Amino acid sequence: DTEAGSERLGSVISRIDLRGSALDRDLLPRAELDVEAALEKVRPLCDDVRHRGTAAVVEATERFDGVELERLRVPAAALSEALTTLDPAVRAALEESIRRARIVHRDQRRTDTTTHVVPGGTVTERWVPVERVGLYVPGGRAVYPSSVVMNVVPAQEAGVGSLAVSSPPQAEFGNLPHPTILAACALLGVDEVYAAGGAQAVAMFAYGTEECAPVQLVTGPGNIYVAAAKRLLKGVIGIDSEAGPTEIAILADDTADAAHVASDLISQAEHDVVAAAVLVTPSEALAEAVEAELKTQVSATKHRERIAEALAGRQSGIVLVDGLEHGLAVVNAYAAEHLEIQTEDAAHWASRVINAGAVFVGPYAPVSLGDYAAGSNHVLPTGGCACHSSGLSVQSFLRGIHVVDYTKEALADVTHHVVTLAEAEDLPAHGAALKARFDWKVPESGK
Ligand code: HSO
Ligand code: ZN
Repeated sequence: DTEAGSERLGSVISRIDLRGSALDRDLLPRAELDVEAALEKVRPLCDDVRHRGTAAVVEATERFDGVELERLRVPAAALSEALTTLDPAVRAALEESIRRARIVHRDQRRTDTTTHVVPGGTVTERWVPVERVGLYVPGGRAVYPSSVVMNVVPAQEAGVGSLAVSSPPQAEFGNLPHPTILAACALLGVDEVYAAGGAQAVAMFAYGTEECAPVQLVTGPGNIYVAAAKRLLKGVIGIDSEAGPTEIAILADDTADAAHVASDLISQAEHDVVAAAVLVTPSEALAEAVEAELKTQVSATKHRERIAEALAGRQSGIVLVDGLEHGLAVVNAYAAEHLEIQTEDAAHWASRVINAGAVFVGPYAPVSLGDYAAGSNHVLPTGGCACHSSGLSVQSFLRGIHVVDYTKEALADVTHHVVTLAEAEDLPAHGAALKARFDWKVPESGK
């Protein structure tokens, strides 16, 4: 983003002054991701997998991952080997992350509800898990065993019976997916793992191959080709929301610690040069202090180049607002994937947030906690989708089936209304289906 960058010579992050102006969503920083352009590229690949199965996935793996494989299923021995060689500290941390996520997601389980609509007439909503799910796990720079936890745990707690994971093979790991990914699968009790990445992995899940039975739902983040394949195959399979670049917004006042605000912005900018880090504050003093902190902290951190680019990008910025009320309106309009509230009476402001993937309340709930070990899920809606969608949860893996159960008397009682509505819609056969069950004439009350 050199053009915008050069306008802000010397500054680490741009400032957007919304003070005194009406709320305009277009003024808020946001990245654009062109999934449409990738659609045409992945279409032939998906068709090929549909028709030729494993052979097509194997060829695509050679082409895109530079790895030659005969079969894609990761042998059980490789999974247990990955677990035995896993660093014990990483194992302990993953186990704690799994434990916390499990108790939170277990509480999300739904119980069936039965409504007695009329005497003899009930509707039950029965919650049924999706039978078989495919989880995509990226390779390359974004190797996140924590994301394996965040996808697998809700599926398991929902009661999904069959769960397969796919992740691209890498030559440096003996033509297998990253060993930490394999170890996380082993820890979670997932034994069906495939060495496939990109659009071909999504197509393998959707259509099934000789090795991999088709799934009904694919979840998990991925690059633009994975997102395109999910969009293309939606309908054949269900998908979670398309995960775009990560975002953090922080609503803060002058009670916030500028150093902590800066380190939280940096933490999510660390993911990607297109990651978004947005501070919304009525305090010019805080804005200045955070800018100064960013300057020193960024240069001291490992991925400084990537972070500096993310902070300088047009998707990031410090937004000045008239007060916290205005700030709340701004963060609600922005609908961030992650929203931190670092203000006086943070719980109050948090309770008034209506659009966010997840809200982090007060000075001791940084987004990084949620990324790994709060118990909450870190697969969250990005790109403003938080105004209509939720993060991954047990609910994502369930379907609510309405079960209708009426007695003869209860049906008889409502028949005249059904007949009337059917006729109003010029669908008399609908009404006839009920009338046929009774020796039916229009009752006095139904006229
Ligand atoms: N912040 C990312 C998740 C993640 N962070 C994985 C670290 N590892 C998107 O919510
Ligand atoms: Zn993160």
